[in-house]
Amino acid sequence: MAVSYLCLGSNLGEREENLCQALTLLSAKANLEKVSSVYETEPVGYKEQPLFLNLVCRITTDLSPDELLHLAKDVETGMGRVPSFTNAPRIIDIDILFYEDRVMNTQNLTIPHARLQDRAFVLIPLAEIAPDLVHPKLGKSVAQLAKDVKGQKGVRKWYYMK
Ligand code: PH2
Ligand code: MG
Ligand code: MG
Repeated sequence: MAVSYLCLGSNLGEREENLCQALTLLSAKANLEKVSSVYETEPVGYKEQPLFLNLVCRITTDLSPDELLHLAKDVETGMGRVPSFTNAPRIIDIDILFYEDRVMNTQNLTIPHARLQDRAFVLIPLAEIAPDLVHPKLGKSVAQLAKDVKGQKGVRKWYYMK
């Protein structure tokens, strides 16, 4: 079984319900091991959009990285996400952050996620569940990356979700 970390985000519709539903759909095909608190976060990139709810989770799975990406896309599409511009508002976004200590860069998939080291909305929840996880390219722990990341004020705890 491979260990992987995912980041989920929603800033349209019933945001909490969207996160819950995505976790339920993912857990039909992967073992959901740990879920962070939910955080309300200011949009990064394209600013003129509603606040996000974000969380990260740890899964174990027999799926390959590409199969896991397909699962994530199936869940997004199944929940009604429609393709739009980069960083557009969305009912659900599921990104693969890490897959074991795999480093890969294909047309469809970059692991570790290319921008995770710049994103407080990823690193703060991730530091809650995996502070000692070491980024295989940067050689720094999640706790170290989270301590130094910009934009921490834009990430506020929402509530703990079981
Ligand atoms: N996702 C993005 C771009 N910006 N900002 C926040 N706060 N949360 C996100 O999940 C997010 C974002 C692209 O997927
Ligand atoms: Mg994303
Ligand atoms: Mg995405």
